[in-house]
Amino acid sequence: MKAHDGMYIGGAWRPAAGPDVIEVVNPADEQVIATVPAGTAEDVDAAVRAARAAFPAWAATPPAERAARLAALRDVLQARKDEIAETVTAELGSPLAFSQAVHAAVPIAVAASYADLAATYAFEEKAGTSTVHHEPVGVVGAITPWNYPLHQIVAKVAPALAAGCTIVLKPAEDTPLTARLFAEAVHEAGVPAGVFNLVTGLGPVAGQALAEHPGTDMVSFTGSTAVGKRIGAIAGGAVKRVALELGGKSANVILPSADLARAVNVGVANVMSNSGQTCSAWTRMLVHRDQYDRAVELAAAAAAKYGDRIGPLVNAKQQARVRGYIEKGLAEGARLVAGGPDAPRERGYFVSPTVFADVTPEMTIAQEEIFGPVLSVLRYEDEEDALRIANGTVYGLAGAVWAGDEAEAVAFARRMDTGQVDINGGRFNPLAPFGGYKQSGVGRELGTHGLAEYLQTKSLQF
Ligand code: TXE
Repeated sequence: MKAHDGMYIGGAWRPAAGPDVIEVVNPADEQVIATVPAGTAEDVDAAVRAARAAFPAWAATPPAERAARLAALRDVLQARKDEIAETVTAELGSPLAFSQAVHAAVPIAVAASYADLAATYAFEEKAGTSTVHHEPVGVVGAITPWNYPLHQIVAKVAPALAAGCTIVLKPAEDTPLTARLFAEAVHEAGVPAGVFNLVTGLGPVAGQALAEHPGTDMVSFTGSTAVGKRIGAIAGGAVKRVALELGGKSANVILPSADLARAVNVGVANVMSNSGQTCSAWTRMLVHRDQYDRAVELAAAAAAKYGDRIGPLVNAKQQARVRGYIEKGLAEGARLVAGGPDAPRERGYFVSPTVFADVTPEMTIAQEEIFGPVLSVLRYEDEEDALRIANGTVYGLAGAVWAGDEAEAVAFARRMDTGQVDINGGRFNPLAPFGGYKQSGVGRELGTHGLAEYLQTKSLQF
């Protein structure tokens, strides 16, 4: 057990204002592995002041130099990738191979993309007789969740730094160790003091103080829709910029012409990945009635294969919440074909890979974000019915379409009310904008669209 001191503020590790600490628990064995300071409004204030003081010089730093710092950050993260993977595994519980392949590798790719974009982005352009300048918004308050501890941080910090903004990060209380490691990497990369600051703490205390602080010009939040609505209201009341990445209930639409076995197997893998703790997970599989029974069989077999290979959920609360949804699915008449509500192990916050058949669109498990390894398989009559079901939730974050012919899949995808669709499987692209339609959020992350979130526009007329 290691007791960590301090928060990274103004380029140095400083003692926290108060005595309270947060215990970090390994969700695979429920052992306390570390403590970190629980920041208060006073710590947030010190961090925002440091970010404000650093803003003018960083905003005036040529983009090429900002790009050089981001390239250095990418290199430090790359050099420390094993430590990143081990840290994520210790505090999130994900299997080490997954932490290496996803939790470490993806944010390194995102940092690399912003090192390139910072150097090439058109911060100045012409519009008829005017020049248009894209200038940094200012001081950003970033609030991140635990599900992809480093990716969620890099997806905000890298574009903010590329844009010339300075930043205060309040990471999730479940995964602060990865955030501390990131702060060390920023320091090692030679990012000037105050440009990036870290305050660990509880959401309703440190997170709320950051969103409400009059010294932040923008709040970028990823987390639950419930908290996102509060953050949006705070930002709206103060007329500050806001970006929200919230929940999802994405549809995986398997059209009759698709390779059914492949679509089902990849679909199950997508849901079980990271133990289902993925906002873009394809948690609703939509299958034509003629292929339904076969798809359910394949999905149950695929889920059973996962067995022990998936990690635990992040904490006891999430485990209880997910098991509650499984109970609800049973109570509302869905048919369990794999997994179930019983905890598969005595220690650790595990939930078995679970598949429900005979799920109808109005059931709770087909409408609400479960955030666990739970797949619902729904039946559709024809394409119009599939589209109605796919679009029939308050969310619109991601989705997938499978068809024998790519053009057929694209035509369907264009009619989905959602921010991102994978065609016949898809693959991660750090340049593709990511974000939600409807209640899945406001704004985009990644690529040039993610960078533009941190810029405001000035036109000079001649
Ligand atoms: O989220 P919270 P939780 C969804 C998912 C999950 C549910 C609950 O459905 O089951 O949310 O997870 C900070 N002011 N997602 O409770 O509370 C908090 O400290 C300011 C989807 O963990 O939203 C953390 O840093 N900040 C999702 C962050 O908000 C506050 C990822 C997220 O925590 C705050 C995670 C407040 N009043 C959960 N209260 C996604 N979109 O990927 C909390 N926070």
